[in-house]
Amino acid sequence: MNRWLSLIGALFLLATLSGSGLAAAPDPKLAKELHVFNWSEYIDPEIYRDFEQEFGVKVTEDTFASNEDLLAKLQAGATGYDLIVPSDYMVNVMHQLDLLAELDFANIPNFANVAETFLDPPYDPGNRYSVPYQWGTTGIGYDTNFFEEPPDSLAYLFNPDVLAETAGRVSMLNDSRESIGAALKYLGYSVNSQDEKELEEAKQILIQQKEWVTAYESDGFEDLLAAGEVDLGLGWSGDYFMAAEEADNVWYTIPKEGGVIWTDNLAIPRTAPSQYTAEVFINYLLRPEVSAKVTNYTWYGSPNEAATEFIDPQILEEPAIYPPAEVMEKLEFLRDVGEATMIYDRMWTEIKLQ
Ligand code: N2P
Repeated sequence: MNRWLSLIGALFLLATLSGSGLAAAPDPKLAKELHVFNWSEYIDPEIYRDFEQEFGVKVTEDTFASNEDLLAKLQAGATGYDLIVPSDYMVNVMHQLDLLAELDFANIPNFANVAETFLDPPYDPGNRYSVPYQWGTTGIGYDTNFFEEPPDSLAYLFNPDVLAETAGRVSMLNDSRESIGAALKYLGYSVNSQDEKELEEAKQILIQQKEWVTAYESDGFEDLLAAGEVDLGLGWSGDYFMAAEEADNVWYTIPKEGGVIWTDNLAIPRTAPSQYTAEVFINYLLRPEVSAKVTNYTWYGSPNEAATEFIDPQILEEPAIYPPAEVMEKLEFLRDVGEATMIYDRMWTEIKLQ
């Protein structure tokens, strides 16, 4: 009888343990909550839930629409965020303004998974303040019902003759650096021009373009296209590809003149309530399967080399996501333009107010 009882007891214990997944003891250093400030639709929301399940940390997310927007919020004193996602040049700007915490890589061993090309970037030598998250390009999204051939030149966005001929309705990113950058590129200048004359020319191009622009939009530009409300637009590759999963009229092309390539990064504000928890989350995001899950959702490139084998082959084989070398050569990173930032900001307001 006793033997039966202990057998039943042992079975019961086994069932309880396997039911609980033999969860590791909770890490007492972890905060209960983590506040992420991210671009919209830039992570599979399941990842937040999986992290909460495994680590007992509830993740909440607010979103921003441009680097300038993110910077303005932090400068205005938003102090509740543990993790932010600035692009390359903005890491540099924020570091100079002393807004970023130095990362403790002892808590981020999965940093070893990052591909070499993304290490030690010019905007953050030695990766002291940032970990690459996703990378992509800025180009032209278009309605395949409207264009038989891909509108693969910036002339489709800016040349009044071409615009008059196609009568395309255009959306532009509500983003000073991106939209002014595209106009500069169209004129044959660098997207990082600090030359007042070149910038003034770009401004005139953008003002002239307004006749065809129906929206300055950075969050839902791909939905405008999917809904047939615009015929083409300047936007970020992955957002268009995500929309293309549902809407077969949507596609994306990199203009032949070239365009902007960017790396968005995970960084921790100096004012973060829980730096340690943010680092544990960064480390989690760098697990190969988790990084792949991000890319399989966002359709942006992953800087995580170890993630490659888990990424959908359709994404890896898409030349507008992983462009061939000759296209890569034409792409430019945005850089901190120093004092000229003021000119960009002022011009952007003037263009939109016109
Ligand atoms: C995600 C936007 C991508 C960020 N929706 C562009 N840097």
